[in-house]
Amino acid sequence: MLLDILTYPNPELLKLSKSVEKFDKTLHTLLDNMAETMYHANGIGLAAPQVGHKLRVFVIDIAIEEGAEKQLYEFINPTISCGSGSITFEEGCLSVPGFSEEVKRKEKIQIDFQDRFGKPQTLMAEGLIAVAIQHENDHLDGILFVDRLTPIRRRMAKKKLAKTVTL
Ligand code: QAP
Ligand code: CO
Repeated sequence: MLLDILTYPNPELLKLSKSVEKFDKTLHTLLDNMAETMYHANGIGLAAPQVGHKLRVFVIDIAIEEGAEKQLYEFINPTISCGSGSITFEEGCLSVPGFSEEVKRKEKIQIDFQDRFGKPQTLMAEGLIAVAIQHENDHLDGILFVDRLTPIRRRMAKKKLAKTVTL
């Protein structure tokens, strides 16, 4: 089932999400619907608060090129540690449609999380997947990529968004 994606400046996007405690059918349905919604919108990442669920959950699939094999990652209750290096990437967001800007993030990270069955997992990530993980993890803390821009670019972004947004 396709879910509605909340868009900027919806205040729900700025709230803190809660840890998942039950790894049940309800969670699995949410994960399945999030993946379907992300693929349908041609996104490479989607976090639960973007679809109105304040839960520490996100999905990522960076293999979006035509014909590329799908590789879906599901992250529940993630914590990022051991960041190193830096990478600047032109980011967008399904909740900020039609807008993109360069954001500087860690180049390599370690992420500890749980899978859909509650089993603890660890992943070392670098490059685009590391960028996507940091971007989606920010959503769980109510942070949007426009909040990660340099102060000058952030002011320009907010001006531009204020013009394009229909309230
Ligand atoms: C986050 O972003 C991300 O404006 C996921 O018109 C961004 O999927 C991770 C999208 C960059 C890593 C690098 C945005 C689709 C999708 C738009 C997205 C749009 C259509 C953004
Ligand atoms: Co986003």
